[in-house]
Amino acid sequence: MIKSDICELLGIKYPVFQGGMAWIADGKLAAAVSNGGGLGIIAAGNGSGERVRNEIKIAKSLTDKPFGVNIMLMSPHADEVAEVVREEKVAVVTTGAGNPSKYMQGWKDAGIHVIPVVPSVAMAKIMTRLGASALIAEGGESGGHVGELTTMVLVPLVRDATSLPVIAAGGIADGRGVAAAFMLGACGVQLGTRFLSAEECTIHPTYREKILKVGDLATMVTGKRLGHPVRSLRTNFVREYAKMEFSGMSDEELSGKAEGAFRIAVQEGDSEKGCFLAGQCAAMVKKVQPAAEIVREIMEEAEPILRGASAWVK
Ligand code: TUI
Repeated sequence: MIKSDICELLGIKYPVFQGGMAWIADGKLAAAVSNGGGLGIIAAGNGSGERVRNEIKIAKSLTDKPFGVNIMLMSPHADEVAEVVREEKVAVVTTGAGNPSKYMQGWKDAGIHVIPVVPSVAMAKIMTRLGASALIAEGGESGGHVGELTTMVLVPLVRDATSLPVIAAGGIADGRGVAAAFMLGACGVQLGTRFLSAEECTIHPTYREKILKVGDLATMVTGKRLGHPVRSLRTNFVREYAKMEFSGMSDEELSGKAEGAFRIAVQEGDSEKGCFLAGQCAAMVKKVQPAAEIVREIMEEAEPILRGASAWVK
């Protein structure tokens, strides 16, 4: 059994977080992961405070284990959601797509563990100084909003920049990734794409089929021109969007082209209009199974790998 500091800190059995995937990670998925011994996370995405409160209530009704809420800091509702998580006293808040400095003290005062995603050493240092409980070092292999650095480079750099527990994310889909993350200095992992195939994950059947079918070169990053790079499956919509990025189209018109595309992928499964966020490790996702089984399976796979690592040393 692999145990680490993060298990003790948060009161979880396995050091596995489920990533906060916008429009996807709801109270039902989060509860299933938490019941499986990991840390389930509700994604606030662009949702309103009341919408997030409702998902928190659903999760509370389905589990008595700790779970988290991910706050997407570019959301117009971020202030409102920041208040809701305080009122609901969720155990953990993770943040993404921005700097959560202005909320940190308020969350800490409410007894919430704040665990920000940091895409750089500079952000890791700021979050350490402001009293984060741990950091998520998310490399650019991940799906959704991505930073510049890969997991392989970011995790050891963040490890060296902080004394806090580091959770590795980006490109991890099985026990080999878990073992590698620990070797890089992480004491936990966060997986998003692998949970897209969880039985409790509510996405359009077409989305799930795509994830189960795709190969190694299936994803690409778009959105750099507007400063919000996202990794997603290379669908017709995304190919067309990539062409428009290099056209003479104005920034305003370009940003309108992507409006609603994440929601359309999740709820309508439409490849012509939807943007199917996914990490590079989508190619490693091969079966539908309960969330709890995913958590247990990856940790059981990691165990013999970590034990066997000493065989390399002669
Ligand atoms: O946040 C994510 N992944 C996401 S968010 C999302 S929804 C979205 N909507 C509109 C545009 C873009 C995304 C889909 N996927 N992952 C965590 C993450 N955070 N990756 C990178 C960052 C990040 C980037 C910059 C964190 C902090 C940061 O700070 C910049 C600064 O200094 O403010």
